[in-house]
Amino acid sequence: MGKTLTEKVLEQHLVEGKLEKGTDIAIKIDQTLTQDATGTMAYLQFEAIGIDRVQTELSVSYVDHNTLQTDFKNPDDHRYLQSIAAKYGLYFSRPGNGICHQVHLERFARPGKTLLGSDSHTPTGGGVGSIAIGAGGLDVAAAMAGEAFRLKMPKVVNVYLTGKLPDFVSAKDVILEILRRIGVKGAVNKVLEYTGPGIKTLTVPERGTITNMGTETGATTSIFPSDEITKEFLEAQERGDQWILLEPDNDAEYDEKIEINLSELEPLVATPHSPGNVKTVKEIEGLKIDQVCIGSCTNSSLRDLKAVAGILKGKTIDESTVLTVSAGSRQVVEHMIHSGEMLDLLKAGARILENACGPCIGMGLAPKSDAITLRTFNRNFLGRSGTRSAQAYLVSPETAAVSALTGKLTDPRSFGKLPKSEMPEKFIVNDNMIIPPLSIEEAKNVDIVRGPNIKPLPEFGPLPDNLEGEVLLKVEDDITTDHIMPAGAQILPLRSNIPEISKFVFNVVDESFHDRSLEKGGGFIVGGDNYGQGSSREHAAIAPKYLGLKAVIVKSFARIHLANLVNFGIVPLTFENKEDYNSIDQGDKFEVDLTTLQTGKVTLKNLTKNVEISLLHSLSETEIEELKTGGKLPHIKQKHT
Ligand code: MIC
Ligand code: SF4
Repeated sequence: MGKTLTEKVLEQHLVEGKLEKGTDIAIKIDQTLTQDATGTMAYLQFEAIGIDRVQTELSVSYVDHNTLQTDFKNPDDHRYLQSIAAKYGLYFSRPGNGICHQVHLERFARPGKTLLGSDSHTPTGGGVGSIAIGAGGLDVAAAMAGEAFRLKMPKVVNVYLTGKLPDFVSAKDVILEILRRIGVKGAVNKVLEYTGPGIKTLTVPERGTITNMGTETGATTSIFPSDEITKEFLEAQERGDQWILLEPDNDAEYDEKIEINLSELEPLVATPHSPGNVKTVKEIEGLKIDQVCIGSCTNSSLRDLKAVAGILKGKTIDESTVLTVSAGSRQVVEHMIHSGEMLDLLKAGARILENACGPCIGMGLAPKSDAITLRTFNRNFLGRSGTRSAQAYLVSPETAAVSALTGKLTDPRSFGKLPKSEMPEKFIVNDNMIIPPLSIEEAKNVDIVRGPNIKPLPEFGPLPDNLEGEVLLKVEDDITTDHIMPAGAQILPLRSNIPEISKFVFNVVDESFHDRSLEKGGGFIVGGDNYGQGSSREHAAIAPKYLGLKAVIVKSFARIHLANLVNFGIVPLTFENKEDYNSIDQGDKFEVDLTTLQTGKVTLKNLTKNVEISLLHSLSETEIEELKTGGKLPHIKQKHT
């Protein structure tokens, strides 16, 4: 039987287990990436493990999220990260160099390699044929220490593309179409593997858009083959020597298949407050808009910004619409300046922002009250823009640019002729804002620089055999990590200070959560399906743990959050019978007996309702051990000391 691309790369990296669907496997990690908002915690954990130097082929520390610098906190974190990179043998991509995923795709991602990143959009690297997976910071710290990464062997879904995208329809519409079909939990524990004649019509940046936002389907990762198009891209980035041919076997067997004829696609839009609420632009065309934001790791490549500049050239944006543009990298900015297209954007009225995450994570440019904001980003969760009453819609760069001109959501095909847009044969390669690793000798003299906002890691003790407490919060399906641990300009700078950031846990859902948790000495959360979707931020586990959260009991979990809960000693449990969710009320008193954890089942006594409920878990033996010792960190420390 032939192999899928996913199986080929995983097989080469397999260190434990067999490639059997749903079973536990461990893989060697070649590359890691972190960004500043998850990186400070990841490196505090790496330091705690006590290793002298990263053990990977390549590790990069990026600064792209926390760049507002409204006080000393962010710049202190940046200095800490820079000194860590120098001390432990990492590349350091300086603030101003761009968004981690865009820069990594341009400069580092390699076909056939594994990449683990402390950011959920790490699968962008699948655009050049890497197996690129998002994870919590502690898992990335462990990978830097040379530990294998553990996961459930995913199912492989073949996304078979035929045809060619029509004018004004672009890669974003492809991934929105997939989200329209399978929703935000359609690919949990699956890999989306792209094949078919249609892939030849998609450039690497377009593939990167698709693999990036594959995250929103819950997929473990997404991957394209490495072919002639990948070769051209790597050559244009002066990395032609890193190319290898990587394709699935002709007789590869897939678990599922999704067929998409690119020629039949039309402009799509994800409506509030989920990337899975997809409609055609035509269906809601004419919606009055207040703000248009172009950028983010999904749509900030040179290809995308050129498309936008072509549409805006010689025109002026609608007078009641604000337009922001943030490029993905300095390389993109340099090209746009040289070609004069940056001037086209500026003259049309765009507010040019730093090449960083910016408004995507509520770091500045929050929309006005009750605004309709149109974004080329990948997430439109409630409150994420920084304005709770705003409604965010996700679209392609083409739809965003044409709509900025009309002030209304507009089908870009009504623009007329598609403006010509030429990509350069060679990219401008200038890595002077990426500091390479120091030698082992040089690294010895480096001191780690710590500002006052960088607080020591909290330590958590072993788990008792019996958990007791009350239901602190009962929530619905599809709760995101943005609900659990919001970001934005006020909260994001607190990522290296758990006591402070814990004050904001579940803030958008229930402002009293923090105080109530402390008052009650912790307790339980009860939730629906796909609990913890979205961001990889492990703060959505550490901060609730700090407030005393003991177990989360839900209908189903999203992959990364589930791993983060285990990493920090919170027991993740699911209902054997989903109907039992209905019998529980917030405030109910629970007792959970953990002595039967090894059997895969535990019993919950609802003391208030006087009923017993059967709960399940999917934990491996290693995870059970980690949970019992109080999380993954004490467990790894034991091994390395
Ligand atoms: C996001 O898009 O939500 C983030 C901010 O990039 C997160 C990481 C974080 O919370 O720091 C992600 O996607 O993992
Ligand atoms: Fe940054 Fe937004 Fe991408 Fe997250 S989704 S890495 S916040 S640009």
